[in-house]
Amino acid sequence: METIQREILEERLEQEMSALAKEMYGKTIEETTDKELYYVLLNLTKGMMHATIPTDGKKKVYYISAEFLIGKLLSNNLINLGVYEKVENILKEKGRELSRIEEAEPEPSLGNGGLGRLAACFLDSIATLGLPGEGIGLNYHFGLFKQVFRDRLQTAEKDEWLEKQSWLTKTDTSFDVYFGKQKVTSRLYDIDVIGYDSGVNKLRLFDLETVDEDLVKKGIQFDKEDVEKNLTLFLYPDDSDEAGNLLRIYQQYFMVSNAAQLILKEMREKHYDLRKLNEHAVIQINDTHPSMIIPELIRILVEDKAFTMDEAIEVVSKTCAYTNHTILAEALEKWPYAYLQKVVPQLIPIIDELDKRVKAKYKDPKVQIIDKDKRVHMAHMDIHYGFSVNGVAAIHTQILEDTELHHFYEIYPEKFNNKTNGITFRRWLLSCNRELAALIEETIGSGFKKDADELEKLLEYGSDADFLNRMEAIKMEKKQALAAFIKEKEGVDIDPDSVFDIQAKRLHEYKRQQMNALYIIHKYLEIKKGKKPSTPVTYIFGAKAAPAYIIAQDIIHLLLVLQDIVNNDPEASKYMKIVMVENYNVSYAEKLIPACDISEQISLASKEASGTGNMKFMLNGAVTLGTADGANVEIHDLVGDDNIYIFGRDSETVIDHYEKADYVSKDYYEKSPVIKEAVDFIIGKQAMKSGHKENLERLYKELLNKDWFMTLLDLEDYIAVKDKMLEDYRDREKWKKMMLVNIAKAGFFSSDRTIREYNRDIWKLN
Ligand code: 26V
Repeated sequence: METIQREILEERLEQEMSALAKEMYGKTIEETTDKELYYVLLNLTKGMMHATIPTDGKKKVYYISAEFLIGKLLSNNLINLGVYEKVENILKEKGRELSRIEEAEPEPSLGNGGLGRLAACFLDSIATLGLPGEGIGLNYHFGLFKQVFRDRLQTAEKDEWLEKQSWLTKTDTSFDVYFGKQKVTSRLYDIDVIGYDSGVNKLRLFDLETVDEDLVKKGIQFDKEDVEKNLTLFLYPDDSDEAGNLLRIYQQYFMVSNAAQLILKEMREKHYDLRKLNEHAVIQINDTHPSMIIPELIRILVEDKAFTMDEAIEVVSKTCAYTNHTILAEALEKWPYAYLQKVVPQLIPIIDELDKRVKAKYKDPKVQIIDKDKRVHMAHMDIHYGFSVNGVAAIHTQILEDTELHHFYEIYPEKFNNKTNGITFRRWLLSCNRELAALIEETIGSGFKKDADELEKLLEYGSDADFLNRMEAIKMEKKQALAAFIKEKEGVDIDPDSVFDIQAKRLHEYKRQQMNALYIIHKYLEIKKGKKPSTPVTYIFGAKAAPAYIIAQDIIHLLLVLQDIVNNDPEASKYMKIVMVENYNVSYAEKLIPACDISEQISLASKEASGTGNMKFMLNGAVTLGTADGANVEIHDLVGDDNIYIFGRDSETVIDHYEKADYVSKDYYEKSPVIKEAVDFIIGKQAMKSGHKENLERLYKELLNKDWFMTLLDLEDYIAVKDKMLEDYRDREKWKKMMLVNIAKAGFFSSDRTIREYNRDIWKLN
């Protein structure tokens, strides 16, 4: 099929499809099963992408990332190829429905959350803008775990997303990777990334030739020491013990050693002068997971390419750029020197040299690479030996400059820059909300698909009753579809006429799902005391907790306990329902987001670097209930006070509390009867009857005695503002206008804008 031109393929879609079905299964399209038809479309689409001209240029960006949360690809690839409707219609004539076929595709689970999804959105935008660039990462066989609820507790199972036929194409490329004297061999798999109405780029995922899936026993347990067999089995294995941490270092080095070899191979093939590496390659280091690319490249240039240490350091420093995605201390990698000695002894002399040069120049202990406890600060290495450091939202970059990385900012102010995150509108509007996209296109034309700022043209329709009503009807349609899906998947009945209040994101104390839970308890208790809410609300959660993160698991338990108590209460369930959906992932997000009324973005101010779910919800006409954190701040600036609900203490107040260590959660508990009553409910009779004493008591004590992420600090304000918001929801004219403004102002958050900025300020590709 490769030899056929794309135009010809497009014209002959129906014939090609039928021929493939015949060839693969000896069936007509009509006769194939959904799964078979999915494979037919997979092969057809791969052929079309293969026949598309690859983007090329004299300089290329390598986006190295431990995560690429790409989601299902069929629908998006068809959209970007411009043939979605054509394929849909061909199938319709044969009595088949494309949206059903899409369900047969397994979702690759190659990421945890925001960081990995951002990388996937970026690939879409890099390809769409026609920039030469590729992603480099790992092909985890089971990816992130699959979440299964048992007895109202999260359990983790392996997620077998890989099938024999998939978007991956096995290549001839294979490298040797050394952990000291131990050698393993890699294999490169490529996934084509097709731009919207544009060329094709690649995501390059490395796998281990000797990986052994049978190593996995119960759940997600496996022998962590057997590197030759386990290296690419899972994403981020449990890092709560030494073996897990060592495995992460093995994975990271495997990733960057392959990346370095791949980049140098391309340089050689194109006859580029390695001494001008930075004129042909720019390496974006996505958080610190790929940071070892710096010493690895230096090592290769010195050992194999006859560079002096000075020369190698100089050219690598001009090639690498670092993005910071969090200020959470526990997520900033600081590897024990001894671990690195064990896994990658060959990098130790290089890291020592890099450290020695810093120590010679700067006395400040805060900027050292190796600290007094012999820990290697990966971010510090990136900042000293990279040319760019960026945060992912305005407030986040500000906090990096002013506090977290202030000492570095004083040394290298010119390296710091902000790149507010973005999302690809192809997936998060055109694909997941085809109805809304069609209405927008009918109203303002199709220009917004390539230039998201054109969405602002919608502002003219703020008084157009017809437009507003159709927009509202689409929201209702999406809520009905979600209700049906939730009924099928979770077995819970929810009412599309109720407000859909959604918090969907990783489970973490800083994101404060527990604060939302306390609000729900408060509402429940009000109803039981006879205070009936005027607006029924469905509270929907989606979240996975890291298997080693105990309190996060307890919060999931509490949510499932509340779901049980409230939904089974004949009185309360008339006014409120709770659904914690199982195994929240990209595909689930694509169903939740278009159906949302209230977007919960309630992190403790200063802690959520950016958030990107907030942008997806806004784009689909949800109104944000949020703190002044991450990109919420920029959403607020764009839509104005009247179209967002902001509550809680600001980041300065919060940072001040941390500095003075003067936040005492118990004070808030004792001061406020409302808070006390809600917190006490966690260990009350009803909760204990439905849940487990151990989990609930632990969570209760945590909130009362520690509450590191200050849940109780903002609870009363949260209750007041959320109540006001629900009141406003009843004013349909007002609400519809808010929806419109949110959609119209979302253009800024297109990842096309973000990528243009990366290219303008950092990558400088043609
Ligand atoms: C990683 C880890 C790993 C070890 C255990 C605890 C822990 C806690 C947090 C993290 C976060 C890793 C970085 C990350 O995912 N950051 C997210 O990046 C998104 C894209 O820039 C951004 O929108 C989110 O606000 C930010 O949390």
